[in-house]
Amino acid sequence: MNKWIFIGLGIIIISVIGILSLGNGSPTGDTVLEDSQQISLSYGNGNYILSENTVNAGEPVTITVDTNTVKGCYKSIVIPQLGISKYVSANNNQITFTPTEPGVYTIRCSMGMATTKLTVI
Ligand SMILES: [Cu+2]
Repeated sequence: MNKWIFIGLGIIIISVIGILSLGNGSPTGDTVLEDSQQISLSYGNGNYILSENTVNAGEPVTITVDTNTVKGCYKSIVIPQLGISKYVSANNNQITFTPTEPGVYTIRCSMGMATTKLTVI
């Protein structure tokens, strides 16, 4: 009798875990990365380099700036269409926003020396 209760409970627990992990769309259950679009911005060959060039509208985007390669005035980062302007430093190197409108957004240094595009779909 007790054996069947344990088996029954086991099936229910496994089912619940299965449904929850399906809902997450993540086999590891790590929801932090699922909820935020994490991309990095570095500098090379005279320009900014984004790790991803396309993000989804309506979902938060976090750009982490690699201050090992992004130096000097390149740390003054502007996204004019979003009204974002930030001077990053080693311990304050993230830019977070939620784009609502699909389109092509320019990311540039405040002087326009380095520039790259982020496409929102
Ligand atoms: Cu510049």
